[in-house]
Order: sequence, then C-alpha cells, then structure tokens
Amino acid sequence: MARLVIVSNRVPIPKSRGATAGGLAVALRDLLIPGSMWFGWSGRLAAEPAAQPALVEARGVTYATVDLTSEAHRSFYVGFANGALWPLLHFRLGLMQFRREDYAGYLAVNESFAASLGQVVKSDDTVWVHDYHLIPFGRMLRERGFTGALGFFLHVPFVPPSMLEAMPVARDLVADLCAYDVVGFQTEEHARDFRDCAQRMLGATVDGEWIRLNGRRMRAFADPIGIDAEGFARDAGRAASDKLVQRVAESLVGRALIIGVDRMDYSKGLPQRFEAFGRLLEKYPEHRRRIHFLQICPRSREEVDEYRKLRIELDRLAGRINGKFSEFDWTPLRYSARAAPRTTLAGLYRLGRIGVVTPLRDGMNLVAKEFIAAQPDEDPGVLVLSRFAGAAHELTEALIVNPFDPDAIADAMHLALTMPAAERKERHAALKAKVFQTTAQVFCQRFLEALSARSLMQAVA
Ligand code: GDG
Repeated sequence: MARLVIVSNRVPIPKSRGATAGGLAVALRDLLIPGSMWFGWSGRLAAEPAAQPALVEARGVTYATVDLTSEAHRSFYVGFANGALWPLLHFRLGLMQFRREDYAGYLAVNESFAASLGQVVKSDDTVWVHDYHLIPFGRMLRERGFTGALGFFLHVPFVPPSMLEAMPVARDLVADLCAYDVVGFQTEEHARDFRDCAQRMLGATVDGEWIRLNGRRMRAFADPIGIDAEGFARDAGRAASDKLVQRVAESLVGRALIIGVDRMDYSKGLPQRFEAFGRLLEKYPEHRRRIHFLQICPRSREEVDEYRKLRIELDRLAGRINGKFSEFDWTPLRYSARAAPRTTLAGLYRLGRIGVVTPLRDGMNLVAKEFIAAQPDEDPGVLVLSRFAGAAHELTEALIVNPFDPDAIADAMHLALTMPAAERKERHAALKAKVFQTTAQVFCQRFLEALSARSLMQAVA
C-alpha cells in the first residue's frame, strides 16, 4: 500500500507547544497510522531556514517540518493567505487586500515547501494537501517529478466565478487546483462553483464531477468533513467530573446555558450573534435572569488587523449588553478569549440548552457537529445554525437562521428556549444519526478512495 503523506500549513506534532485547536488535526487523527508522514511549517521563524525538513518521529508517524523567515511568513501567511484568500473565499471582497508582493511570497513559500518535500517523498507515495495556504503546492511538486497520487482538500468555502474574478490571479489559482488528481470541497455548492470557474476562466470541459483540461482529467467533488462522533460523545459524558465544567454548572444556578464556541474570526458572525442575544433579552423579557450566554472564542491570527478590530468590537458589544441588562446577581453574557481544554469543551456543550453557530460563511463548521454529539439523548439541547455554514446542508433539523439578521437569531433562540421536550428529542435524534454517519473517518475514507481511483480515471480520460 502507498505511504500517505499529509501536507498542511501547520503540523500538529503531538504534545508540541502551540498545537492547533483547529479542526484539521482532529479530523485527520485516524489517518496517522505508523509509517505515514505529515509535512508542513514548523510554526518557527528562522533567519536562514534549512532546505532539508527536520524529522521527528511520534507513535510511528514522521513529522517533517520546515521553518520560515519572518518576511516569508508575513507575505505568505499574513499577506496573501489570510489577508487576501481567506476574505475572498468567505465572500468578504471588501476585506480582501491583494498585493503582488504578497502573492510572490506565497508562491515562493509553496516552491520552497515543494522543494523540501521533494527531498523526502517517494514516487509511489500518496500526497494529500490541505487548505488554501497550499494551492500551488501540487503543481510545484509535480514539476519536481513526483508521479504518485496527488489530492487537495479545501476546508473553507469556494466562491462563484463572478466573485473569484475579483482576485487578480484567479486564473492561476484555478489552474493550480486543476493540477491535482482530486480536489475535495465541503459541499456540492462549493464543488460546483469551482467547476464553473474552471469552465469559465480556463475553458475546461466539465462532465459531472470531472474536469477535462489540456488532455488531463481530474475530479472535483464534495466530501463533507465530520468528527469522531463516538469519541466526542464519550468525552462529553465523562466531562461531568471535570472541575471547570462543574464550576460552570454551579455558576448557572439552574439558568439555561446558551453556548457559542468559535475561533475569534470575522467569518464567525460574532458581533451579529452578540446583537441577537441583546435582541432576545429586549424582545422576550421573560428570559431575563433565566439564561446565560457563554461565548468561548480563542484569539486567532492577531497579526492581521481585522482580527484586532474584531476583538475591540466584541469587547464593546459585550460591555453594552451587560451594562444594559445586568442585575446585581446576574450577568447575562460571559465571553472568554482563552481556549478551553477539549474535554472541558465537550462537557460545556453538554450543559448547553442552545448551541449557537451563526457564521456568516463557513466551509463546514465542526462546532455544530460537536454540539450535537455532546448532547444527552434524554434531554438534548437545540442547535441554532447559520444557513451559510456547510453543516447546514446536512443538519437540516437544526433551527436554520440567516446570520445577518440578529432578530431572526433572537427569534430562533426564543423558539429553542420554549421548545417542548418531545420536539427537542425528535430533532436531536435525526441530527445525531447524521453526525454519527458522516464522521471524520468516513470523510478520510471517501477522499482516499477517490484518490486511489485516479489511475482508473486517467485511463479513461
Ligand atoms: C476550518 C474551516 C471547517 C474552538 N475553540 C476551542 C477549540 N475549538 C475547536 C472546535 C472545533 C475547531 O476548533 C474549530 O473548527 P471549525 O470547523 O468550527 O472552524 P475553523 O477553525 O474555522 O476550521 C471550517 C474546518 O476547518 C474543518 O474542515 O469546518 O469551515 O474554517 O473542533 O472544537 N478547541 C479547544 N478549545 C477551544 O477553546 N480545545
């Protein structure tokens, strides 16, 4: 069997400091069987990074990492990936800051990564590249002679041609994605938008999930990511004994908990969500003193200006809502910019009467799935979910809202708080079945099967 090499911007070496709280490490955990490799940035900056990757072995898996100079990190990560691509792919054209020199830095880092992996990859390896930081990586690895199976999964949304065209280097990005054998997206909508871009911008021929370009055939398909539902449900059950979970439970003194968990990111709709909570207290005063809203939002990408502005905005909104509604013995909204340990998080979801997941745009949103997995069957909470999260394509029994409409979110919260137990259980049973069906394992299997079928695909091309 071919060795699997995973490539991503950050490499979550087990027990290393700064290992990411993001969805990727969790989703791919099952793939890391002994013998596999994970390649990417070490998270360190160096004046003169070595060309050879540093190799660390943990539980039979080789972690191969390279350092970046601070200038490369600025243009590649802060500039192009997070200053231009992230806003564009989240439909925020107004926030896109395109600079030629950042794009040049992005290409240069991808080149140096490809050169570095090129030194340790074997020709029959299967290489699976992750996310928007590394779009040109596959083409560059091929140019270095790599002949094995080459796949790419985009964790974030994709946009229709009319929007992608605003990006000055859109054609290059689409062509680079076409250089992979298989490209996976979170939803059919994103996959279709990509195929439309290939057709319109490059003149490719599209036939179902297949794209034919310059005599090659590749596949662009939807493969929704999932979680380790069983493991997460188990953690949530056990977390009843977690000290922090117990302290939060006690602090509620019988009040219903509304919980939100998101990286502090402008795509997550946090200001609108805070507004919505204020509207809920305004429009439905019967809930005052009876509920608590806890928002956990670990700081993220503070090098990017927009993220610092978001922090200030949230502080302001939280202050305003608490200033307006607090009583001597009740603070309606608590928000913390610190990350919680994973088990604690599972236990907190389980305490939630409402899980509020209202991104303005999101590839999937794993928090929605985690909240469902963590609920007790006998008395489950209700998920309020944005229609613009990839998860909304599957989790249709949630209360689906438009995240740009704080009043609609407030109404959904009210509906959730007053929903009869029988309806809560019915919705939960349907949602749970889905979350336990489309797991992280199923996601990985589907992708790797598509990738291993590529020789067959090319034969018929
Ligand atoms: C990208 C895409 C896509 C959050 N706070 C804490 C914490 N988390 C964990 C959550 C969840 C993960 O981080 C966040 O995943 P999401 O899917 O919600 O969002 P992104 O980080 O934006 O992830 C997204 C995902 O990739 C996977 O493909 O769904 O659309 O944007 O697992 O639980 N974990 C801990 N403490 C926290 O405070 N331990």
